[in-house]
Amino acid sequence: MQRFQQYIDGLFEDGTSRFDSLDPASGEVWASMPEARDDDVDRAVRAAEQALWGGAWPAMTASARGKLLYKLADLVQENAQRLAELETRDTGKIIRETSAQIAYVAEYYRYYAGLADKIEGATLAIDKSDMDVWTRREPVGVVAAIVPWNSQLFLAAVKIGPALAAGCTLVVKASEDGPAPMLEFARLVHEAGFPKGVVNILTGFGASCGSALTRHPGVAHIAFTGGPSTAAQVVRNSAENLASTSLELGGKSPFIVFADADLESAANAQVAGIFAATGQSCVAGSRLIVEASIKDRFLAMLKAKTAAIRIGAPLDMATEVGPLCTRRQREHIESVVAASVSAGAKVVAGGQAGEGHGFYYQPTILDCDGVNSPSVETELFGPVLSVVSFSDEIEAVRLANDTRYGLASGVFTQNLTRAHRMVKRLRAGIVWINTYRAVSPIAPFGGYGQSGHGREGGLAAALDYTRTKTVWLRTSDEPFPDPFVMR
Ligand code: TXE
Repeated sequence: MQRFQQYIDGLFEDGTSRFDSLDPASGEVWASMPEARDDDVDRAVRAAEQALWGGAWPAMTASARGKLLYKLADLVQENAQRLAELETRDTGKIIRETSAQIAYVAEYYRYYAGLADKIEGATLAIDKSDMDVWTRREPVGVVAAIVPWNSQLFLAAVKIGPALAAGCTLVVKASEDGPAPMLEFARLVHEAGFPKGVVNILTGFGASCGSALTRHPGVAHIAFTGGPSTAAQVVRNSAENLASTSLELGGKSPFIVFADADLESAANAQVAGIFAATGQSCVAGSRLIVEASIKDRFLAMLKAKTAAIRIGAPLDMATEVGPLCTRRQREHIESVVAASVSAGAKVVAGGQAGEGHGFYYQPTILDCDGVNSPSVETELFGPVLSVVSFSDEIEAVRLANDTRYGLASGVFTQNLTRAHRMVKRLRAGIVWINTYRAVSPIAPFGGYGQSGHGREGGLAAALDYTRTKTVWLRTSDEPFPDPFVMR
């Protein structure tokens, strides 16, 4: 059985408490993980506070911080295959996806490495002739970065990269479901040469480790990815110390196909949107909104493509859909699909758990036209597509926006003017036109409504990890003027 360690103040530790991690493909225990408790969290935050205010990190130039980030990027790239194998083993996410994604994660660190020395304050054209006034962008403080199991290294990179570029220090909490890749990543942070305490990496359960971290008075900002109800708890915890938050909470993203679309391309993108990563993706295009005149034809195409999907062992490069990460997740999907079928949804494909001991669930399509199906509203976080149809553009927009979420959306049409109208009308942080599930370190990512607030990726994300200090310098040698009049 493999044994993983937590990383606090530059040291690797077993921790006082431990828990077992299951292999989702077999349901068997395969590794032992450290379980951080209150005192571990406290030590990690204190280490991050010390590293923020003293020692080598705050004395380092922004360019030197950038060089460390470049080194980390190189190490992630060199070790991508090993990290991918660990992520696949511990979360069940297929190796085809993890190996490509982790190689690309290196680009996020490179992007923020390059940004580190471009975070600038401003000289102000102040309205007082005897003053020079300028602003400095300073690190916001100790950041608590909390990630879920899906795409952990990616979801961590969009927090760690900009936070380090801005000069912050971090305590990163990996998910209790599949933490192996994050704990292994700690070894690369160490090897890159970051001063001790700058990045601390733990894992543990939400109610204990997560709660202790988000309530800790030493934490200035919480960057969270997970579910909306957990996010609400995180925000309540953050209120104790008035820490700021950025939240990325998934969605129920619409995938809209107009009759004039390139249907072959749209069908492939829809398969990517809902079945890639076994549907455990925050941007999953889980609601197909298709023009009524092409519905039957498009569903027939999707059904054929779904039947051809290779379901198998996640470590096999040929596998296209693997198991879900946890038994809990599969049970959630089973119950929502059962309730949807009872409500009248028709099963076009799948609709059942997979065979064997692993946490498999069949790629599923539910026709929910004219039915009040819970699958249309609930984020299932699995390979389940709910289908509804529309008769005109207005109805397509109404259906697309009929959700409390608002992370991503996809529109397939050849009509340029309609595409522009849709961009303006859709309430979502991302609109993909004639494509789906594309990401880049250069492009901001984040949601509306229950999908959260704040943006990850891009320049603005690095600025979000800073706060502005305003400096006033009086340039006159005259005595200080009337003390009872505000200047
Ligand atoms: O997420 P949780 P879960 C959605 C998806 C999924 C549902 C639940 O619909 O079915 O959320 O998934 C930590 N204080 N998304 O249970 O609980 C926890 O330990 C502080 C969408 O995995 O939100 C883990 O590290 N932290 C989403 C992280 O929060 C706490 C991705 C996420 O766990 C905590 C994941 C607490 N009180 C799930 N309780 C997306 N945006 O892609 C838990 N945590």
